[in-house]
Amino acid sequence: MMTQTMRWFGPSDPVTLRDIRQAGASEVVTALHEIANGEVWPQEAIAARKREIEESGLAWSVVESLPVHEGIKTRGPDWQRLIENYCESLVNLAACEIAVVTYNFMPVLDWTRTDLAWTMPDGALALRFELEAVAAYDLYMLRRPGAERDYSPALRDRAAQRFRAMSDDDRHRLERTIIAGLPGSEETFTAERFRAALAEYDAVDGDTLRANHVAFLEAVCPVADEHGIRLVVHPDDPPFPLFGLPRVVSTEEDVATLFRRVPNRSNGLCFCAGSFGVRADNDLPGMIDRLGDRIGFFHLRSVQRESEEAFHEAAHLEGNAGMASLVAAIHALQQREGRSIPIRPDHGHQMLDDLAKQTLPGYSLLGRMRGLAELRGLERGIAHIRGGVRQSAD
Ligand code: CS2
Ligand code: MN
Repeated sequence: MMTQTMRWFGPSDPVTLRDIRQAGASEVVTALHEIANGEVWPQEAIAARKREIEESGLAWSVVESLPVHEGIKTRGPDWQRLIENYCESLVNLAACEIAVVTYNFMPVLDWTRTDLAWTMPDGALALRFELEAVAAYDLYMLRRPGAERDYSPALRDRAAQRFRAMSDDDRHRLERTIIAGLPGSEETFTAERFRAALAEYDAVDGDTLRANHVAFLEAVCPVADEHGIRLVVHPDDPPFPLFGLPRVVSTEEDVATLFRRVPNRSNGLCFCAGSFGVRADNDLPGMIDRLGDRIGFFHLRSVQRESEEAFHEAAHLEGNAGMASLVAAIHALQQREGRSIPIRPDHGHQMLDDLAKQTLPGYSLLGRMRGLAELRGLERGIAHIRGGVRQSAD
């Protein structure tokens, strides 16, 4: 059966370890968020956090994320030192029996949304993304040189109208939503710093970023192999370029290429159904079947595509993911390989009592608890039917 986890942002998370345990998870997924990106995670600090988690009756075997510094993604002058620090952190994590380490290779921005409180028909709040809003910000607030080239004339017109109709408050909120950093993001920007960070990528196109990703893996995978860690890449969210920045982990072909180029055992995938699922051309259950032996961690979430340019996060069993087929594919993969794979409900709606609380966008408790309960029930049902009547105790 799947190892049920929930993300925890550490001692400052308004969701407590006790909440997570009562929600039915057996493990948390977390990171030492207090350590600056690029610095070494000391073994004592990892061990202390692990002890704290275990004292609550939970386990910690999956890290999300050990961030990859921009100096590695751009192959800047500090590359060697940053790689050495990354390897040292991996060794320290392995000493504490951490088995899976998640990272992403998205330049500058991590996951990106344009509305953090979009009302669903039942009154719960969902996260939403519209390219039109990104274009309005990019063209008329950020005024990025050359931005017009990245949007069709029709989209530019709609973005202009939208921008004109926005109040100052709306504009400020949109900017904060896009660049201030969502939970788990490694950076938070002001417009000035965002412009400077984008400029670092002037000479980094898709091919260069891919080459830099391969160089990173070739340097760190031997260490991860030796210490029995699976290094799993989280796909781009959303899975297409934004602000002229390349994104290179968006499709099955992107990931398959990465595994061909760096065949080390430790080179793995965090299969985020919500991120891959934004593209209708990503065949999610097929990807689980074909890439399965490389998958060390699942994020289970379903997006509802509204058009080619907009989506929102649906409830876990709704939307376009086809969650029953995904869980069936995961169940088959686990049976085939004889392992239990960690999953987490990746985000959830803000709902019920959480509507009156201060919560982290996407990471309130009750929506994720609903998601986890639905996923757990789905797997039990599938296991029961596949196992036949004799194993009916499940
Ligand atoms: C996000 C990110 O969609 C997501 O999973 O919550 O924080 C994601 O976990 C990181 O990009 C992974 O490195
Ligand atoms: Mn995810």
